[in-house]
Amino acid sequence: MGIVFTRLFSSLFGNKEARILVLGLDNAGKTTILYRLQMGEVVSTIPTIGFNVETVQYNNIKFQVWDLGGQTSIRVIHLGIYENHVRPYWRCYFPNTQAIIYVVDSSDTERLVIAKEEFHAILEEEELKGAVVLIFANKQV
Ligand SMILES: Nc1nc2c(ncn2[C@@H]2O[C@H](COP(=O)(O)OP(=O)(O)OP(=O)(O)O)[C@@H](O)[C@H]2O)c(=O)[nH]1
Ligand SMILES: [Mg+2]
Repeated sequence: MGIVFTRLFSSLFGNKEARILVLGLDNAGKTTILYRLQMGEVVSTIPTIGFNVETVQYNNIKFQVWDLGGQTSIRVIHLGIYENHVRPYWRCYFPNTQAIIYVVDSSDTERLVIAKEEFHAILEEEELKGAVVLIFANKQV
């Protein structure tokens, strides 16, 4: 799978360095994908508080992959200021992003609607207007 991603992005970006954000609801499988890209193996994960960042090298190309935790602050939801369904702190990471991998937990059918709404809200973000998007329908196995 790592080879598929790196080939896809290298064909898009040539020799440039690229900054990629991995987004998706909590528990979607973002961190698992990041470490599969980085190390080629599945590692056990815990929910990400904040972010993980790894550099993935393919030939001469460096991909900086930012994996942002998908949990929302309970307090934020409680106060009803969970604006536009974009995880509150993600927006800080939007500038200078060339690509987004949007990870969906295909087995979490109850939250597919929320995943869809958040994805649409992300597409509305001004700072992501030029970014390439890959939707990854995860957890099919
Ligand atoms: N069955 C199955 N489980 C998966 C797959 N990918 C990840 N998981 C499991 O899903 C759970 C959550 O995975 P994470 O990678 O931690 O999810 P995350 O999107 O980083 O979650 P947050 O950091 O909370 O936003 C873990 O128990 C993983 O082992 C998959 O392809 N199939
Ligand atoms: Mg995570």
